[in-house]
Amino acid sequence: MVSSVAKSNLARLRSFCFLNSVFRFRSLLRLTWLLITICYLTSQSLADDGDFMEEFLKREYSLVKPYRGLGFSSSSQWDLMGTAMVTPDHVRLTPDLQSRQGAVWSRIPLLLQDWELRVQFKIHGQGKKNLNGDGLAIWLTRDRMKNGPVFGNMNHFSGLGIFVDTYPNDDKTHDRTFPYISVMLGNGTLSYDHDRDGRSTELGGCTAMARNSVYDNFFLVRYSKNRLTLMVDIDGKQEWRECADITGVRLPTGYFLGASSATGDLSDNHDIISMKLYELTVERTPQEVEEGEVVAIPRVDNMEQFQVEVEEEGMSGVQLFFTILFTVLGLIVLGVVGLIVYGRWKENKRKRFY
Ligand SMILES: [Ca+2]
Repeated sequence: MVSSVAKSNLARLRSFCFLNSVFRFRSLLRLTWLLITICYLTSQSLADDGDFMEEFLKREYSLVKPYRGLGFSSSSQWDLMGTAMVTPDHVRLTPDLQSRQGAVWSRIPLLLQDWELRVQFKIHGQGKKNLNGDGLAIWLTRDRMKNGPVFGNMNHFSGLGIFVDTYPNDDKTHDRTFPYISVMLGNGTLSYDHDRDGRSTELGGCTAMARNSVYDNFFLVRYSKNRLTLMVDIDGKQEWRECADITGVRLPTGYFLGASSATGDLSDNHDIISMKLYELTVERTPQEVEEGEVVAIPRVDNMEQFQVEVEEEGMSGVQLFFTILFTVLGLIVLGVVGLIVYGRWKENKRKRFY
């Protein structure tokens, strides 16, 4: 009797131990799974951070106070043009006066593959909202020191343009609030449509209330591994807000940095306080190094995703007209020949019948 009670207790104890060990095993599994997840996430975030190991300010590509020699010394790395002038606090591209154009251009082609440009600027004037214009642009382009209709620079440019557009020319479209900051990649044939505020060629952008602001205004352009990121810091929070993020951007090296501005009937002071260029030290896998091709003309992979109108070397209007004409004529000839053949076949059939 005693021994059977002891046996049943022993069995209970065994089953308890078994359940306990199963429970522990499950807990252990859960813990292991949790640890693996944490390790994975940590390694991912470290890998993300590891993409940008270090950044170095490159003075030869930067425009910083006290703008030594700018505008008069041959040893300066920058040139002024148009109405641009240097003061101790800024480079004023245009004053708050009508029909002015001014620019500042780097003399040294940018040969870095991965870089970050931080721009501090100020746009201010007497005009009330929407009675001011036109804005300013930052450039990284093949050509430099050219006048033109795109914020004081040439149209059909080849390279990158970042526009701080302060005047809504396309006033029918109330889809955005101005000032509006946007990105365009020119391939030498694409045209910036001033009347539409460049909507048809815009790769990305955002509203940036940067005019007559009491805060310091900054934006940042980062280009690394064919990815272009635009961030703004304009509301005094001293933190970057994402404005545009474009992948598959192919930008040649050897282009020139610049800043330009234009006023028309409406005007503003357009000031550049600094343009600081940082070299990014980026790790590349051997495959990425192998894939690193030499880019001749700027382009974006999957252009359709941005609805960019690429002016391809396709058929001209005249070519298209003749193609359609000959196609229609060909079809008529075929139809006539078909009818003749059918008529003869019918006639032969009738002859045989008789
Ligand atoms: Ca505009």
